[in-house]
Amino acid sequence: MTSDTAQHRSAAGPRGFAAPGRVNLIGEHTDYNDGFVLPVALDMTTRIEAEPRADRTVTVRSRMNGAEFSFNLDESDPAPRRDWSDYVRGVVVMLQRAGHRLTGASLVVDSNVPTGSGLSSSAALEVSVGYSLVRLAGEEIALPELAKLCQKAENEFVGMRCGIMDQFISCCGVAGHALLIDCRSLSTRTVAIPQGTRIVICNSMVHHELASGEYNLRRQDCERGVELLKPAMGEITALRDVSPEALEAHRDLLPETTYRRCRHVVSENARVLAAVDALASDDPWRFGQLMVESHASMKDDYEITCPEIDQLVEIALAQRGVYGSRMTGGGFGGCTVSLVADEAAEDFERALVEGYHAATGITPPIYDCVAGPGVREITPRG
Ligand code: GAF
Repeated sequence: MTSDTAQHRSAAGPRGFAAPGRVNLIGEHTDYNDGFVLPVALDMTTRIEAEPRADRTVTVRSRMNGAEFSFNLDESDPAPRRDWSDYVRGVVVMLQRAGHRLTGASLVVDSNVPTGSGLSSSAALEVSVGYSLVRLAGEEIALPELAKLCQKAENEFVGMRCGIMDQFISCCGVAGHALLIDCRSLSTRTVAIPQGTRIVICNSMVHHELASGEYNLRRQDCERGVELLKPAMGEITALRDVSPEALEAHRDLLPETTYRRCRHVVSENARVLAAVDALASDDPWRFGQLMVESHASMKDDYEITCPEIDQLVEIALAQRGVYGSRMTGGGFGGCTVSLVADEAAEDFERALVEGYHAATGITPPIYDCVAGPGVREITPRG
């Protein structure tokens, strides 16, 4: 553990950088199947105060809990430590491997993205650190490239085989909009959030420990599905290449659980595209119906929800003015996202908090989603 020393501080003073968390409106576990997702970058961000140092050390201090660590940029073959430092050191490893010439830095991290709640606090940390270090070194980086390196850090250094969605939206989010991302080509389309509606996020405050192990298992199930379908379907490389009709036609090739995992992904991809159409034709009811179908698919076919989350969705759907509600993010706890008519939002939020508290004893934090931009330089402490 090291902290900043005055001799290493720059005369210019610190620079500030911010990267957002995200809420995904629809398209869960489709990203690592080369499919479609529809996330929104939040106005909740991880912020870095960054100052260059004259040596090759990077020091990192959390303003949230005072935790600190440091490391040398020339350390050969750094190994994971199985704590939050891995998200930082993993990004540094991948940036350096990609040829970025980083310089020593003192980083102070602050964040209001709730951790462990399915709103991508890890991606916000990775992206904010990666962007800060690249900019501090006076280098440029294309934002999709930064997203890919941050995903690589999580896949290869942290050991979580996540897809590209979280890092990509944290890099490339567009204020006031959701982003349809084609996770194969990384092409995007901005989608306006319907007038007169509010996106309400509700935190179940439940996080099941099995999340990352189960996540990796779901990914394996999908890969197995592709392997088993290949002999009948020819050159498919991901579930993105399988239509709902083709999956039904070849159902006999798959064990029951693999079939249900594949059915979630294949149907969810179709739902994302239908959801974008619903928004384009200003049809929040159709969008909400797709959210409800998405939740049922995550619950029954992908088996990644949990009783508390199911309860939140059930309470939400019983309220007036609610178009739809579903779990958002990787699963096994975390948050729900609901689309609600503006004028019903206040009553909705009250009913959700009271209903969930009565059922579980937990008071769930509610966040009204404000769609913010992706990673950027900010005024320090701004
Ligand atoms: C997590 C992962 F990090 C994403 O890549 C995505 O797969 C998501 O779960 C589920 O849609 O947030």
